[in-house]
Amino acid sequence: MENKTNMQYDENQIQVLEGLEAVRKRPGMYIGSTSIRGLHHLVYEIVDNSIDEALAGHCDEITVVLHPDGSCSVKDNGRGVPSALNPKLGLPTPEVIFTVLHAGGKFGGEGYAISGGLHGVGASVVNALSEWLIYEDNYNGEKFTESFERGKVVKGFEKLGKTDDNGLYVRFKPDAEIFDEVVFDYGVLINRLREQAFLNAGVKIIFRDEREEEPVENVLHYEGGVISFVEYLNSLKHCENINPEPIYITGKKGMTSLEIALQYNDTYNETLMTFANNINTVEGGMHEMGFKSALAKVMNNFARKYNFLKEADKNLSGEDVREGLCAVVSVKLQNAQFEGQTKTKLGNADIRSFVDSVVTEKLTEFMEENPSICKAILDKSLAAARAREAARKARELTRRKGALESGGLPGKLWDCQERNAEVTELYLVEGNSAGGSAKDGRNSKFQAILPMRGKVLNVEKSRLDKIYSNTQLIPIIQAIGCGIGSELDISKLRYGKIIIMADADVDGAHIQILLLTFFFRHMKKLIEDGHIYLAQPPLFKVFKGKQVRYAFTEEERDIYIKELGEKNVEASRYKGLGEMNPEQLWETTMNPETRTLLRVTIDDALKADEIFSVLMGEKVEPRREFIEQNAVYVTNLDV
Ligand code: 1YM
Repeated sequence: MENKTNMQYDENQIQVLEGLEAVRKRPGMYIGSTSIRGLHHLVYEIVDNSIDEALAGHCDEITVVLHPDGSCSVKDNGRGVPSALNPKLGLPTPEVIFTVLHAGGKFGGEGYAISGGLHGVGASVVNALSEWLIYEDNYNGEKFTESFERGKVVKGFEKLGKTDDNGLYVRFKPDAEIFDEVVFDYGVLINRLREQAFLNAGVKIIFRDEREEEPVENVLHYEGGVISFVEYLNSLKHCENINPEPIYITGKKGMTSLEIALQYNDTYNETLMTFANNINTVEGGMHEMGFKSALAKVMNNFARKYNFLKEADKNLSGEDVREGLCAVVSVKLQNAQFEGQTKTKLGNADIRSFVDSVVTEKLTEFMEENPSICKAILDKSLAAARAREAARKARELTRRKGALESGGLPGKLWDCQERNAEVTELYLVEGNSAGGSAKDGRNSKFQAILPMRGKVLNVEKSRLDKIYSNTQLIPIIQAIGCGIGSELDISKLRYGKIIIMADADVDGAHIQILLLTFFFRHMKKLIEDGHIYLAQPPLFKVFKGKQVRYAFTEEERDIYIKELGEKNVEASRYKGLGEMNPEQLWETTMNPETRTLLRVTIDDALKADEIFSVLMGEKVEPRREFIEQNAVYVTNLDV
């Protein structure tokens, strides 16, 4: 084969280069952002191509490796990419895929009925945003290769010889000139790969991290598909008394197909994950609406049939019948329309009635055949309805006392003068004495203090009605001002930053996790929009006479001891925030110029949900395991 590096640029190639230059100029337009999220997106784009090949029925194994040099490789055992020249561009097809914007499988042919891809631009974008990329294409008994730097060919298309292997291998190193962060997060990647393995039953995804001395390998392979997914999501929860096995529903009409698995557990939360063409439709859409309305309709029908509902005009609400529900809804369709802020809301209107009718029919059939499961679910839904009614009354009562109105602020709150939430901060402070120091040390122009005494209610084990009568949580809800749950109105938020300030010990960590559980379950938007923070008080005070340094780690403490000359230097560990006087607290933990705040994010709601379930849920064994595995953290906090 001719080496393309020596070729004259013709018109087509100039267009190609301009295309990839556009990607490098505005990467956000193609991969969402240049944050770590965008970085991971590169991996998804390449893996999605392999998944497409699996969906076309030609591939059942995908190997993803993180290499010590910062690169990532993906290999599938599909057909490989045809080596023939593309007639329009006069370039080998693999080169077209890696250099022409908007190429990729989407211009392929029949096999690509449901090809997804959030941005749908694939391999060429990954190539443009990589310091280097190399592929090996094992196609039809022959091996070809080509390499690129920042999207440009550096070693042209070349045949390496015969091979018994088949499938495409791609290895790329993300460009540090483009991304803020170039270190892949194993945890984030494995969650997404696991999700893909669940959604594509039978496809084996091998994921290896070779960056450590002892490589970690995970084989993600689930013959049960969405059923395995629901079992996995419920693995830390109790389901045996409600419905021990997930209920499975499928349907097909023309090129549109539907797969659902659902299983109730004994928690009060709802975990509903929906997918369209393997894309996680976080914002929901038509498939989700169809599912929810069918579920409510079917359960209300049975509630009537079994006399669970006494009054003719009363219905179980959608929320009632979804309490404790864990479900995965996956649709595959042609011409999927993705809408919404993050393009993760399925807009195809006809999917709604399709999902509704399949679920209505199949779920009715299941409930007819399994009356005891049906009644157990109805029992739970009815309890949820009663708790909802009790919560409404408790809320009214609290409201009548003025507690939830914006005018009625909690008595313990030391508010700030500023009213603009863009600058205001609320410190939730553990303990009254620390609360006092924080009050005296703060800048009262924009910093408000709410001291908290004792443990916060564990919301993982209580329904909404308990929250509305809880003396710890009500002041927090009041102070924040925007309501909770389905009534949350972010425009009423009184503070842009809500900062949890707890002691750096086990009790403090416990309070943090209880508060985070509460925010996660009932004020999730605050976390999603980046309003929740953790204060980072120092662990040590190192001093010699009037010279004082604050250390946040043991290493830092030792450095300061050396800096101050070691002789007559004293270092003491703070037992709690209460030990600091107001000036110290301001200087180390509250002054925006000098403090460190950790912003709480839900990069992976699933992971957070899992941790909360482990730490706060009913099962003791997983909790013990988690604490044992994370014991370093605990000892660090409590030496
Ligand atoms: C590690 C990433 O991209 N595999 C892959 C890509 C393709 C095919 C097979 C493929 C598709 C078709 C026919 C078709 C692509 N081919 C094209 C193009 N793995 C990875 N495996 N034969 C092979 O779509 O009809 C685009 S992607 F352009 F050839 F169609």
